[in-house]
Amino acid sequence: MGQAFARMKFGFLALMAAVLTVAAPQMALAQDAAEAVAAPTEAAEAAPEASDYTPMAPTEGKGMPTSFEDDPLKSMTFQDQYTADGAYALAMHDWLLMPVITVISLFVLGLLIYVGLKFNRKSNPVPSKTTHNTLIEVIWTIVPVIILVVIAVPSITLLARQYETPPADAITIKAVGYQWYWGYEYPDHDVEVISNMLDEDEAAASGEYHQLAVDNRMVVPVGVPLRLQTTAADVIHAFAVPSLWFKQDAVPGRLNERMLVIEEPGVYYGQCSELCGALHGFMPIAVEAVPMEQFEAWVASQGGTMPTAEEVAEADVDAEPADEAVAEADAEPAA
Ligand SMILES: [Cu+2]
Repeated sequence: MGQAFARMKFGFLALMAAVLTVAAPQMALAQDAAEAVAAPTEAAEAAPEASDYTPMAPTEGKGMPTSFEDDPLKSMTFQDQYTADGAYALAMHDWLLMPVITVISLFVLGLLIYVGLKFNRKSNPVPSKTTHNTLIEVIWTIVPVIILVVIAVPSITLLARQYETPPADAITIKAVGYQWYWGYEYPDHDVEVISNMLDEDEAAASGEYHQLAVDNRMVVPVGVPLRLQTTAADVIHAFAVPSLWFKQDAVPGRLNERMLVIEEPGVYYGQCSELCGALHGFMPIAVEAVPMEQFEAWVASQGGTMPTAEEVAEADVDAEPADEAVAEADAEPAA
């Protein structure tokens, strides 16, 4: 969609250029008017500036938990998902796991009730001496095996998807857990932000929920692969955003990494999910996914710079030997 829009914009600019060329003789007469038309064209081509960025207002119910009072059913299940892995996992939960669990539970409950009524001491004074029934033993072995295989296929697929390595040109963001706040480092952009929870009044003033709202969000571009790394400076924390299907431990001295692609713009809230000390419940996470131009403006507003095309290309070249090294290491027989 973004590409289509960019093409449309390019087409419009080309048309403008053609009109201006044809109209060149009249330009002297209409110079003031032409300048007025040309000015916004130049502005559109210039790199986004810091002033182009404004923090996004969250959408009620999106990227945040639902209270029982608002919607009892929704408050008890997963949040709506905004990543492909999340949608896959949620569909697996809704259409496979929950039905299987429900049917098995009801079946076992039915059996228990049946046995309790039919084979109790009063209604069945002479117990049967049956010890084997080959047919039923084959059935109760084969059926659970089939159920487990049916669950295993999408389950292992999901696991593999979650381990997918980000591409070389993915944007790197390092989330660092501190007692008790988060720091977000953008090594490709020379940006670092410290993110503290807003107090109750500040959250209300910004139209957000207390214990979810933060002063500086983790701003990221939407629709592109992010290489999200987590680590910690003091104790173990965990970076978790339920609506993005993302939870990863932040461990001192370790760098965990997972790919994240957010599918639509929005503000997505999460919380530290590893008991990390007294203020564990007061270090929320707010991820703001914005279109690339907005992200560039945000980087400018933080005093950072976008990596040049050469730097991106270099990252691609750098990545290749590393991949080969991994492939070689994999190929070596285990000692
Ligand atoms: Cu923590």
